[in-house]
Amino acid sequence: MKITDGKIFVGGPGKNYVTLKIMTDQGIYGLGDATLNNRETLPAAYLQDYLIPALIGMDPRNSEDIWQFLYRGAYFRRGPIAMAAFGAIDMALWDIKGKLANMPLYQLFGGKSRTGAMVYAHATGSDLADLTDSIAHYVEQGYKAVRVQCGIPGMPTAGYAVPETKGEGKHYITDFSGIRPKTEIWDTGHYMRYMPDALAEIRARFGPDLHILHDVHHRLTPREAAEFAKAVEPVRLFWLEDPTPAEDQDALRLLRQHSTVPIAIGEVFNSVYDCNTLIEAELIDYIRVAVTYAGGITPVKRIVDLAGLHHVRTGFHGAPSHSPLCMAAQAHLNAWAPNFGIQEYLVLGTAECDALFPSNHTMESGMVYVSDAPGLGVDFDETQAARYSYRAGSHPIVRLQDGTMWNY
Ligand code: CS2
Ligand code: MG
Repeated sequence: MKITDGKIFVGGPGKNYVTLKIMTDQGIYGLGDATLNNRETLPAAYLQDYLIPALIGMDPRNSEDIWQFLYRGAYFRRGPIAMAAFGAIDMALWDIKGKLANMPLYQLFGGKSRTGAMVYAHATGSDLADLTDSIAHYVEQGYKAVRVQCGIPGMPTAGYAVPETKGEGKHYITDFSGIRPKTEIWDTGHYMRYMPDALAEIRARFGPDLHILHDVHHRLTPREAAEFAKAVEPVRLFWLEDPTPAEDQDALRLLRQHSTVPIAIGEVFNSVYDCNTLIEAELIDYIRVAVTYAGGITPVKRIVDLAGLHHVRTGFHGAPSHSPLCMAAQAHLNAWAPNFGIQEYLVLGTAECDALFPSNHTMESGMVYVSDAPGLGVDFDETQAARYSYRAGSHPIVRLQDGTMWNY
């Protein structure tokens, strides 16, 4: 069996999805996702200029050797652009393998460990009252877990952790007005004084059973994060996400000495070397890598197994920037992983997105049920794809009130 070609499509409804289709001499094709949010053309060019030409003629069934070829062959290792490109190839090769075996991917991993996978929704509000409405909306839909973010009184403009406008996922829609980013203003003092009480009010309003998650989006120093984690302990959060800049693997040691709040980190990671200390020293409780950004199913499965040895559970990144292909790869891992925790879930559900990526994966009452179709179980409609093309867009940036650059 041989790879005969690869095609890349960039575009989608409200997002620049980067979709790879790998063709073979036996008519079977595989699909993968290389969407690196806000830098989408770069993994697309890496695939087009370097990787697809090298893949032609290779046996697509040798996904392990091909992954090693991509990783070791690049010489300059890791980094989100390369790993997203490798991730798309690896997903597509697993998709081909599943289609050849006529099995859904979770069967190739070891079968199902659960019937459905719990997901969390994003509730946001310009203030606490708005946020409460947003949480109630998801609870009514049957969600058992909700991430909560709200505007902070006295904060000049809202940052990521405190979205400016309410509405489902509104904050995430890429700003397509150009490549120059909008600026948001962050004030740690206001956040630290307001948010613990706000979280306590949410717990009191929604009772003991709702799983409440909160994302700090890398905004605090290690000392501030330790203080914040201690303050929110009575709320019994499901997790506190990215309390400190994630690349500092030692930053959480101080927090761990002062608080038992569960910690989730990893959405910006692209290899096991970004999280091995965090996992082995048991400084986190949930690992948040995404299959696309972390180089595909092959390396992410290894991260999941390493995490399992250290009581760390999965909580894969699933922002709207992840295409349904990445979400499907994660759905299969979630069905199998003995140490599954929760899944962030935002991408599916719009009619346009479902038309572009048809699948039988379903979601009901805050649970995802993986389809039994072979491979990833997601197709790609090229007629629909012709409606979309790349549009330049941007992510906001964050500054302190005096103009100092801060972490988005
Ligand atoms: C966020 C991300 O989902 C999350 O937890 O932190 O959506 C993040 O802001 C984006 O993926 C950045 O592209
Ligand atoms: Mg996050």
